[in-house]
Amino acid sequence: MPTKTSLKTKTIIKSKKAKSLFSAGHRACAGCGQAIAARTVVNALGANTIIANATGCLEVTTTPYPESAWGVPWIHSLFENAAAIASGIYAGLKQKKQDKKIKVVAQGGDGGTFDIGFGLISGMWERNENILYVCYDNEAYSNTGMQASGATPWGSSTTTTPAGSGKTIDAIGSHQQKKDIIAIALAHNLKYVAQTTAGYLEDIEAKVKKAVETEGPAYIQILAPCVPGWHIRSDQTMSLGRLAAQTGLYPLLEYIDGKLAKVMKVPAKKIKVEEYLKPQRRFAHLFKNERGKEVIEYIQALADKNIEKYGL
Ligand SMILES: Cc1ncc(C[n+]2csc(CCOP(=O)(O)OP(=O)(O)O)c2C)c(N)n1
Ligand SMILES: [Mg+2]
Repeated sequence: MPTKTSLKTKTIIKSKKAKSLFSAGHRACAGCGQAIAARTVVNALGANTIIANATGCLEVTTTPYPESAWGVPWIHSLFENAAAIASGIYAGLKQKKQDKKIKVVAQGGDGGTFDIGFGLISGMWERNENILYVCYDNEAYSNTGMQASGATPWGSSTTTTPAGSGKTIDAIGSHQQKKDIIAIALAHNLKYVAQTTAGYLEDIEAKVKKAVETEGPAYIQILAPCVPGWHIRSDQTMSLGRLAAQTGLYPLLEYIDGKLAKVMKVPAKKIKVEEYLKPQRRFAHLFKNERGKEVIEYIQALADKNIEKYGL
């Protein structure tokens, strides 16, 4: 006999399912930052959308054959060519004079965006096509077992950069920084470039709507906390998404026509990066010795630099 609470929960899920273009029942981890962000993105886009999705956790968890969580036409590309597929869809819609009615979106993880698919994304941007690209940045190749990507931040332990190795504890200040794809997108003269996190769903929604209104290529990068990759609990993804922005490490930014148009200010009472790093086991080794302390100071300096650079 179900309790009163479970009946109520069932009703809520049913009514949400009716409205959402990203249905419940997908295979993502409970609390997955990427799934929460993707649901917000597609619901902000609306039904007149076609999505090309790179290989990665989002694709694997939402489309186990023969099921799909997507309420819009959705195509799985290869790992590297979501942008080229989106370009093809856009060309077809243009030919049919449907390109003003239907929004084309390409999306992928940080590996598919920062590293493997970047050449094709750059080509799509060069062609100045009216396509939105969304990157869900969980800061590793999560789907294949948390290998480091070009988006992995300083000090993070991954399966290819385990604690104590090059990208983590011994190499502060060397060449292995997180790539600044926002700067690279701006260098392509995109009409709209924004950064946000899965801790701010209203911000994701507003940015997607703004990107869709913009005629021309747009890029949105969303920090998506990953439960197994960051070694966190399911109920920590939202709060860590917020702390990433509030510490200045992953600021909320919006550029229109190459100009910084909007930022979210950090709280007047400074939140130290330790507050963000400590709950994540991928950074646990930094809290164990003097060398780790130095790395934390270095990460704090990166956050401080952002606060100054963007006037947060
Ligand atoms: C050309 C190519 N290289 C590697 C793979 C294996 N592969 C599939 S998904 C994936 C990781 C995806 O990482 P990311 O893009 O960051 O997405 P996430 O799973 O983290 O959401 C890898 C390495 C592949 N499918 N194709
Ligand atoms: Mg990833």
